[in-house]
Amino acid sequence: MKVVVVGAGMSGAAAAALLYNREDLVYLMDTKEAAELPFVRDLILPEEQRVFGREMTLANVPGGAPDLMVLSPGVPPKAKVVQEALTEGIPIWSEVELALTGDSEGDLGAVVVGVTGSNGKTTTTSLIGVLAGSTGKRSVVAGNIGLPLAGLSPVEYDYVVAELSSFQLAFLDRLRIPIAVLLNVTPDHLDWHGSFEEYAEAKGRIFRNQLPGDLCVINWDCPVCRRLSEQAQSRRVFFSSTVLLDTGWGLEKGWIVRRCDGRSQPVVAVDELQLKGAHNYENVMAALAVGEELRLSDADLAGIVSGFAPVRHRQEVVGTFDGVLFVNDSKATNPDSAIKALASYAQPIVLLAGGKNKGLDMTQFMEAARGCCRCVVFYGEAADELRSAAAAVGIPRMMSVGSFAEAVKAAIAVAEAGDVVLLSPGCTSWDAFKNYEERGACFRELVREHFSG
Ligand code: UMA
Ligand code: ADP
Repeated sequence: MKVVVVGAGMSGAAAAALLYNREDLVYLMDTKEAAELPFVRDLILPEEQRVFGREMTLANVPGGAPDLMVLSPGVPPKAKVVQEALTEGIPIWSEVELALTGDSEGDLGAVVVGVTGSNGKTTTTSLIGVLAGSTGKRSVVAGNIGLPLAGLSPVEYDYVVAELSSFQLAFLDRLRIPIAVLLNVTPDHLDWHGSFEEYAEAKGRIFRNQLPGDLCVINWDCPVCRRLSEQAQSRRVFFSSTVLLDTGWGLEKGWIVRRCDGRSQPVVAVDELQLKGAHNYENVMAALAVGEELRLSDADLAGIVSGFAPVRHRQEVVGTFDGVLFVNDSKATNPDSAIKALASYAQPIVLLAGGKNKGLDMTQFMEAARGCCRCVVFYGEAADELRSAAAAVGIPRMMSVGSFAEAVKAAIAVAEAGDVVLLSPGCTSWDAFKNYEERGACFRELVREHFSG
């Protein structure tokens, strides 16, 4: 087969290597020059099959149209080369589809557990990874979490726990995901998808090829998730942090309970969990539903979820200084995740909000901040937009500063003993940092530096 892999980041490079090793004729393209593409440095691929530093168009592929196009997640459908393939009827697969399709009989060897949602994917995927690992079977965690699925050899595993983004799901075609989790669908990445409907449709593809014996785990409290799950052929298990379902997972008297025909079986007390807040209890319930499917006992489930600490940059406690708790939630890059963080604390909050907006409406975020914040500090590219949204909803105390460092300083100055200083920006970090990890690390350092001096 002649295959064009579009985008030479970590997924594209892994996909090209996989295809090359399968002896397909593969071309890898990227608008960046080779020197700007770290993941192709060690890639075994002949020079003439590397189409770098040029416009991404089929005209730049030697020898005419390919039989298949494999897309990196970062390349949006509106990209010229994708539009060309759609017009010419060339099949397009996401890198995930290529990675998990299996051999010619479609046999993959491993059971895929796919986790998607607008927020909570990494937390839930990581937790399910620990549960899967505890079964004693061979398991791996990969996907959007930072390890391309195309770089794995699935036959070496019993379970592949895959974090799946909407970008990866949008071009899913035949792939079956036997255990699928949909955590929530709230506005995100609308610049890539074009509309909320397209975005939600991509998320729903996780159920697309499920069979009746398969399992899907769905958030009952999210109407979009419920609607999307109607297309699933599989067994549906719901969880809810707001209502007690007749059957499913829920919260009752401070416990996470399994509900079966109206009866509750307590599994773990929320006080035992290190993951805090209703949104995190939802993540835990989703993971428990998968753990039950993997045949883990309730005692094992309770022990593992209690021992699981928040992943870095997700409501990560930096420390308590002068009686003020500092929390790094740099991964809150959309309003809904930040709203959830705001709801997790009983004490007054000094919120750091800002960065680069992905084209999302900030009104609800500011409405949530109004009731629980001592002060909101705006910084970065989105500061003015956030300030207008805050003014419109009547936030009593706020300030705008230019840089991130100034914002941290201002928050420290305004916080009182007993408060939380919360970095939950609701925007990406790309106006001033390489990624959210760098922003979170910077926050941590600035806070520690301030109090060590
Ligand atoms: N490119 C072009 N022209 C374009 C668009 C892109 O040439 O018009 C090129 C870029 O120069 C780049 C490549 O295409 O070299 C695209 O790479 P990529 O953005 O797909 O990045 P990868 O390195 O392959 O990383 C991807 C995911 N990135 C994105 O979805 C943007 C990683 O998720 C993921 O961990 C990795 O695959 C392994 O599966 C990152 C992410 O931000 C962390 N995800 C989003 C999120 O979590 O919100 C969805
Ligand atoms: P993702 O991988 O989907 O971005 P993460 O687990 O990395 O999810 O969490 C991202 C952000 O969303 C963090 O700020 C975290 O506190 C928040 N969050 C985690 N779980 C949920 C959830 N179920 N609903 C809403 N927000 C959540």
